[in-house]
Amino acid sequence: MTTPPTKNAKLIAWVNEIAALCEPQDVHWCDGSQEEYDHLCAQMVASGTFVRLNPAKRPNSYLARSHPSDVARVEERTFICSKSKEEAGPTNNWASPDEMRATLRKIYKGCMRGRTMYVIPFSMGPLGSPIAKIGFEITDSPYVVANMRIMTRMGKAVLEVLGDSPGYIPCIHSVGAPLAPGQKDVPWPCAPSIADKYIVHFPDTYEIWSYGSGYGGNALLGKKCLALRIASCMARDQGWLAEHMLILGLESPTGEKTYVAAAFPSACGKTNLAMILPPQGLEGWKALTVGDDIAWIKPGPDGTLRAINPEAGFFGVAPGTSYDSNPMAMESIKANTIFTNVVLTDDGDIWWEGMGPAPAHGIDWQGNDWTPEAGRVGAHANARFTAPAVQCPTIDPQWEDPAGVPISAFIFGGRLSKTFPLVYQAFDWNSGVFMAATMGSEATAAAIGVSGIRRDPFAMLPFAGYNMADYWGHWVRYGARAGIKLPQIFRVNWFRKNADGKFAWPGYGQNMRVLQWIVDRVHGHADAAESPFGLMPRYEDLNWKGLDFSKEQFLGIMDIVRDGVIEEAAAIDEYFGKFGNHLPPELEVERKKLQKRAESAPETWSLGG
Ligand code: O2Y
Ligand code: MN
Repeated sequence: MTTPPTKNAKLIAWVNEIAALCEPQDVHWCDGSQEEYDHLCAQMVASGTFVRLNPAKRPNSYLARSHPSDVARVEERTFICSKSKEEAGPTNNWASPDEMRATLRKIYKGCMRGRTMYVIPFSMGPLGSPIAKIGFEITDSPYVVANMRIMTRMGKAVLEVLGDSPGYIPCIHSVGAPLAPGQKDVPWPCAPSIADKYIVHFPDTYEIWSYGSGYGGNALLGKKCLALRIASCMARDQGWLAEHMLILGLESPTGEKTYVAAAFPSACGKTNLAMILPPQGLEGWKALTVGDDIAWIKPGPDGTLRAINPEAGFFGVAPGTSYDSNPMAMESIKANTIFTNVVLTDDGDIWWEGMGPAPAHGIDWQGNDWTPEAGRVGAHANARFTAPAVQCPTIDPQWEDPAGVPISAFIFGGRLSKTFPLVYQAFDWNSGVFMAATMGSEATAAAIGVSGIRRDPFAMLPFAGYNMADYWGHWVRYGARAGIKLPQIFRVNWFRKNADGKFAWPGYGQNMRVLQWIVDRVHGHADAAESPFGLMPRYEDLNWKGLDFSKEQFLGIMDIVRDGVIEEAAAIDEYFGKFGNHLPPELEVERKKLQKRAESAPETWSLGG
């Protein structure tokens, strides 16, 4: 073992304890330097884990191919080990903490044999920020170390900030593939089957243990495990908010800056919105990225809610990302990027479905020859890029401000073809919490419930580290806290379809028009009409400069069919029933209000009157 670069007794004792359990060949304390990163990458090129990309095309960038069984988060193997099942709630997998600890002790025994155990000091959030938290990830995966260096502030400086304090979050990760003496390693070691994987959270001790997977959210423990599941418990206990939200700064032509935080279920274009470019006609407006996935939010001294992006990089979905859909993401991945499960082109670059014209030949994500005629995709649907956030040309100058940025609006969305209008504003805080608690996207399976909506409350369904209804209660109570300047709450739906079954709203950069209305509402500069759902813009309240979108088209995506809302209120009743007496009564009050507004609405409520 190398000499620990710290005198922190608790930390050293913990690292020794995990080393004694996992029995690695050696222990390496990561310093986070460029030299260390380059050395690890060269080692992974030599072992076959990484392919170095053509430096003329993609400088300092690498491709990794995972094992075909290890390609995404494993929700069915993700556990919340609170004292009781009730504390974890009906939407989480619960396991008894004592039984889980016994299981983990067994499977971790000797699990790092033949491998190096890396100790990664990392900070979620700008180092030293009052909102940031320090974690240590112990891992036997050099791929994880390289990705953590991009996704977090990692290395020596973190040890300096921690000093002798015991205040860090311990995260233990193993790919679960020990090597016998002389056994040759494989490019992507992981546990052989899904049932052998464990992503375990102990909310009472703020601890994470992950075993058997080397991929994404299962293995980069600062992200979903720490920054959402454990952080949501810390936020509950300490009075702040840990949210699955992008953070965006919107600057008006007069230079007024307004920050919004937004939550969307998957497949709603969250990364695209985080890096939106104002369209033609909205010249003078700027959109600046603070974060694309997670927001940690605390009241500042003046009562405004201040948000930081706890991450330092983007772990974005590659397929579908292009210069048309997200030019700023494409600019962000020009260099210093790790690509996982994409196509390797013959000139040493990368490609994926939806990026642009396909290469005539390449090597697919499984390492096989591939042509566009192959009859199968070249990149895995969950292929990823890991890129430093600072490489985004529209990164906000304040994105690393330790004090965070002041949030003026929360935006919640879903993917819904009918019933829900393009945008509406909550009447007040509790009606906004209700909107967020009931959001979701359309599901094809009839089993999802009366409305066909797969609910993903606050986009936190897989990420709340405790009972979802108690999490709603935390939000409700936030609204009643003294001295807080509460943001306004909005709900959007970019995906309404017209009678021909086509998307009725152009989306992408045009969503900036909706953001402009939201900013105007926040500052009291725009009007709104009262509808059964909430407060909605009239045609003349939106800026249409540069877009040919008629009043008739607009009314088509703002109409509210009464029976649709009545059905929604009934579906929510059924949904809320799952949460028993944990449901905050304030949300049932909001549901009844929605039902009442719907019942007294005309058959089709329209802004046209
Ligand atoms: O599949 C994974 O392991 C990653 S999932 C992910 C990655 C980046 C941002 N968000 C998510 C998500 O599932 O919300
Ligand atoms: Mn996410």
